[in-house]
Amino acid sequence: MSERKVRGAFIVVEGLDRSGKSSQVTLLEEHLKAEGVAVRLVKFPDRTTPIGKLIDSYLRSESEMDDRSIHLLFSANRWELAKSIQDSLESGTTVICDRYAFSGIAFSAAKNASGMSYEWCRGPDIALPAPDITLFLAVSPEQQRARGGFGEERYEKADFQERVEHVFERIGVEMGDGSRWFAVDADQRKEEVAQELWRLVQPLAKGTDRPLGRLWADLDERVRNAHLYI
Ligand code: Z5A
Ligand code: MG
Repeated sequence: MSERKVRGAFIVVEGLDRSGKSSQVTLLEEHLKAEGVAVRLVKFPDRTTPIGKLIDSYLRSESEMDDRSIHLLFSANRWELAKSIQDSLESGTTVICDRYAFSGIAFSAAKNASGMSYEWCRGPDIALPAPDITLFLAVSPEQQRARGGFGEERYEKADFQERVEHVFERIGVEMGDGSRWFAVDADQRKEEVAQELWRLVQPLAKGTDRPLGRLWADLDERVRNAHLYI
């Protein structure tokens, strides 16, 4: 019987603004490297690509854009890296991602703009590589405000963040028990959060032999089968 090949694990860190995602992905990267694991850090939005530069200018309020256009650009920014993420995983490198499709849905659906239902916002990200684990950092509004830099960019307003949080909650519930979505109390000290994340990630530290999934693969399947009847 042939053994299944072990690939790198796909770890996503999500959460509200100032929940400590970037701090935690760096700590996680250091921890994995110290364990001898090959790691690649990816951040969305990736502001360095041509699409990322448009996004950056929008987030800094240096340019205006239709809500639907900017949503699709955020998704396109993920698709332009999807193949290279998959390649890294297959070559045995663990990928840690600072924000992913879940931020895309949460921030856009929270706008309550016409034509931008939750389902519409999810559409462009269907079939992206699916994380093996998603760590959602839950931070209180008080802690959020107390942390450096909050309020500098477009979406950093308390009432908007509250709506974003509600969409994230819906995503977490709908991802279901088998999705490996974990909410972690991010009001704790950095070291405590890091310890909790490590406890969750450790079983994946040496990679996984599970085939790489696709996000919302069931929806993808239904849409593709529907085409058979056209
Ligand atoms: N967005 C979107 O609309 N659609 C999409 O598809 C995607 C994103 C992918 C920019 O994201 C915006 O893009 C974002 C969502 C939207 N909206 N907003 N606003 P970004 O990821 O580039 O944002 P950022 O600039 O990296 O900020 P952030 O992610 O909100 O911060 P963070 O990474 O969560 O936190 P941090 O940088 O690690 O820490 C912030 C500060 O808190 C810093 O001073 C730390 O030292 C401190 N900190 C961190 N942890 C702690 C603890 N535990 N205790 C005390 N202090 C702490
Ligand atoms: Mg960050």
